[in-house]
Amino acid sequence: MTYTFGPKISSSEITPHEIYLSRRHFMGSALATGAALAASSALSATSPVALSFSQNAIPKPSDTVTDRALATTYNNFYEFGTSKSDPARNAGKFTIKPWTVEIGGEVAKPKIVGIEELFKFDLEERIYRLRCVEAWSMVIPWIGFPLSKLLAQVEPTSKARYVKFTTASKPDEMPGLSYRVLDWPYTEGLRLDEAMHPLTLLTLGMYGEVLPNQNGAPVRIVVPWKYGFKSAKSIVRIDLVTDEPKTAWNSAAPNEYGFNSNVNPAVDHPRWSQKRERRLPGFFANHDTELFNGYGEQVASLYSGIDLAKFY
Ligand SMILES: Nc1nc2c(c(=O)[nH]1)N[C@H]1C(S)=C(S)[C@@H](COP(=O)(O)O)O[C@H]1N2
Ligand SMILES: [Mo]
Repeated sequence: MTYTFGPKISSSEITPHEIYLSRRHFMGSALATGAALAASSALSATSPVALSFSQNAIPKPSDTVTDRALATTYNNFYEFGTSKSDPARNAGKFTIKPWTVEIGGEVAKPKIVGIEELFKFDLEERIYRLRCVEAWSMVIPWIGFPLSKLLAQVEPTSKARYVKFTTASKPDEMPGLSYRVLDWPYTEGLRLDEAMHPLTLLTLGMYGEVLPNQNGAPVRIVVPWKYGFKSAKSIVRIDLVTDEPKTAWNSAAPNEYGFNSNVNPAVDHPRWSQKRERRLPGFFANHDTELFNGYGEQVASLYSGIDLAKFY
């Protein structure tokens, strides 16, 4: 599979020391996991395609970046099965070309965007923690651009208060769809101000390459201060809406998965504590969970005056 990319000029002539170090780290882990990489690309119809991207000023966690081999084999993508190893095993035949994302609802200029058009935006690398609601976490170098840049193009009307994401549903290629564990297609949503926040990343790649199918190819969202399930994979529709949209996990178990789902060590899941987390590849809880996953300085103001224990 090939995408065509326009020429890109790296915005970072000066590479800060920490970025340099983390780049060294990738190079090291890429070498160490070369065998696993070859194995996973043999499994996948998508061969790794390198992306051009720039660095940016978004703060990075100081934590070590998770090995690519782990981040691409320990996944949640229920359309391909409910066990963590199912997506890598079953997503190889998922066809992602052609691919379009339809943007509509409360917008002045609805449009259907071809995936190639998304790859023409200025791509940036963002190293974010991904904190799953099941209390494990990883640190992943994503590549994408702020969702706000795409939403600005369609001109949300004054009635637009939420953004709803609808993801792919291809029964012939997604064995998990035959099990009614969730209401398919998988949907997610954000308030408009959350969707417009500069940390919210429309994501096309990771570890310097296009997304592997199991991580949500060809386009997913990543919302780093919220539990992982808010980061919908393989998006086909984006609707600007007036009322809070129904979302897959919130519909399945509203008392367990709130619409907001901000990472919060003080609000336990009804069946387990959220105080600590298991940074993979560890087996036991080895990190304290941070409010807003450590991004409080950037996002806390979005929730001033809101009781986060009630609106979890
Ligand atoms: N379409 C879709 N998107 C999804 C999911 C899913 O089952 N289907 N799982 C979510 C959950 S629960 C998590 S934790 C993250 C996992 O992303 P990763 O596998 O890239 O780490 O994807 C989220 N996006
Ligand atoms: Mo998750």
